[in-house]
Amino acid sequence: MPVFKSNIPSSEITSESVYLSRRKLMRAGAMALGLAGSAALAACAPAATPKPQTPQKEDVAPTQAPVATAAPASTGSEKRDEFGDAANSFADITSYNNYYEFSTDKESVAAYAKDFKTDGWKVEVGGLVNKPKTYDLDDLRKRFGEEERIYRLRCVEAWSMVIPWQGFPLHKLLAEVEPSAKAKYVRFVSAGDPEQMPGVRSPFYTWPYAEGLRLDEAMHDLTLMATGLYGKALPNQNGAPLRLAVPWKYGFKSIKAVVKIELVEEQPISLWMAAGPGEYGFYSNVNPKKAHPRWSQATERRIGEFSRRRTLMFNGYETQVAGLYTGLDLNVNY
Ligand SMILES: Nc1nc2c(c(=O)[nH]1)N[C@H]1C(S)=C(S)[C@@H](COP(=O)(O)O)O[C@H]1N2
Ligand SMILES: [Mo]
Repeated sequence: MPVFKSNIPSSEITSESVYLSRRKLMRAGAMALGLAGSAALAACAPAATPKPQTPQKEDVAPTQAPVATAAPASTGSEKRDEFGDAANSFADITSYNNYYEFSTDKESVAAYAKDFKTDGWKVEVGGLVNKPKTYDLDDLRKRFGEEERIYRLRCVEAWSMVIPWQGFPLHKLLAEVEPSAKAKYVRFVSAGDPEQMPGVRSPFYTWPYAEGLRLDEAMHDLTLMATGLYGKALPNQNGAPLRLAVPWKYGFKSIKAVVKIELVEEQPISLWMAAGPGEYGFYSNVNPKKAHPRWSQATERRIGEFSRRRTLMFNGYETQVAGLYTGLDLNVNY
């Protein structure tokens, strides 16, 4: 087993399924890494209703009212987001990850992803566009540049971080390929190499990981294609070499290791929609008033803080994005 240290106490925030799978892993002892990973995933995700994202009970329905806290820097980082919240440390951001292609154990993802090969990476942009094009990372950097965006990331499991990304707004790339009049949605697809990603052998998910945005959401200036964080190239565990960051939606929309961007006419079906249609909808906007069927979304635990915070509508980005949803019932379109 990889030995991987984290300063986040796992008793606090490890999900139930991860807790169970870790005990299984410990019992399994000598099993090969990849096999142990997929066996644990299979063992803890019942076929009918996969429950990989069940948070620990402690993370759900807090009994006391959340206390608003001035955000302490968990690390001495000077970086703050537009709301004045301190960025999480590089260590937090790179040691506590959701990336099911590698492991369902957040603290093991970094070790499993350590040797993931990203050289020669290409992203194919096509579908309903006038000028389809395949880009390598140099092309992307040269054409669209790199800027810093410090964003909140709110996981549907009710924890959150603040991450200083670098990248470029997706609208720059979309403008270049010219979506045709028929294009209504953008579909994103992750790498899904079973040789390198033991998790994709799990039969409980439809691999490769896929996500989608409405075209106007994809064109919104907040929607970022991230290529780095904290001034460094994107670490493997955070979705190297290229991932989406959509700060007003639950974290699972921010798909990692993107290999394909396709403009389509029909609303795409994401991996999570396929896994649990009653639990995960297409929009997945952060919404404290719309509970997940199995837990409240009213509050969250910011990694590095002790008390819970209230979750904000659209994760705090309401003034910037609410206009995208005028006239849409967000209780129905969750
Ligand atoms: N391909 C892929 N992308 C993914 C995931 C995943 O398992 N596979 N997990 C999602 C979830 S649930 C979250 S919360 C974020 C976590 O991003 P981070 O590890 O960089 O914090 O990535 C999202 N993107
Ligand atoms: Mo998540």
